[in-house]
Amino acid sequence: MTHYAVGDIQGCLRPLKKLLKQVGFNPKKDHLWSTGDLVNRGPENLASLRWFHDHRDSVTVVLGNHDLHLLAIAANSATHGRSDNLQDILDAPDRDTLLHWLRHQPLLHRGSLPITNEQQTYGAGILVHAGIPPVWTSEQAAEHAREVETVLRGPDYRQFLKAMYGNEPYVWSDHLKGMARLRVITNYLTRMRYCSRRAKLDFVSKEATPRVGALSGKTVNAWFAQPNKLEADECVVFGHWAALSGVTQDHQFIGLDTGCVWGGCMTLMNLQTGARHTAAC
Ligand SMILES: [Mn+2]
Repeated sequence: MTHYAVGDIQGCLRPLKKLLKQVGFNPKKDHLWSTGDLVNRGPENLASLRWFHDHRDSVTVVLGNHDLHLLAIAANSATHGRSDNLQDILDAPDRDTLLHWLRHQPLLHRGSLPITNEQQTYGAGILVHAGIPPVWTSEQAAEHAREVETVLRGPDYRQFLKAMYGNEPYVWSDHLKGMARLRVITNYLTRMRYCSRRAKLDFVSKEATPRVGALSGKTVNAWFAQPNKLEADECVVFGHWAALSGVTQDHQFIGLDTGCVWGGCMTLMNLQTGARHTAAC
């Protein structure tokens, strides 16, 4: 049994299939972690979502911002943006089955298998779409992810999917309640790139270096480069940030979004050996 992880799919099913064939992935015994954003912008959104649903017993998926956006559109809680191309999913005869499954996926997953990255072995792996704010332990991150998951799986999910949009509050506080609390949790786990030491979110900077003055003069850094509360034995596998090209300069953080849908490539990693495989999009 081999464990693999793959970066953002965004409807690019062909490179995923190519990579899985290349490594001899066997869904009967191997397992695949996906950093989420299964759909949107790419050529085969419906087929990608179906592939993950068909292989649901062999995959672990965490929700990304595009997956949540799809759920929101389907629930009439949001409208299509200019570059969204999700209509084939919304028109599909099996849409309810697919969307029900998607809505029940977690925002964060903690695994118990050791992970090796660049010859360094970690006792536990954490899978998340964007990242974990530096002010949370992994236990706290998992608890807060569960708060959102509970609402997504409950009767008020449409209300949440409407209220999740927006950048405020832009920093965590234990005292936050209701939708404001769920929004900042969701933004940390599915949209974060840069933040301050105290986890104030910079939503403007998206490149490999932050935009000057983006957070009213506050110094920001990549979330994973801030002093954090994770255990030294925990390794975080994430996607979302194509401009990093998979480089974090820190073995504890494995960035797998290499911008397939933007003309880059898709990255598949063997979590036991650390070997990375790429396919052009
Ligand atoms: Mn994303």
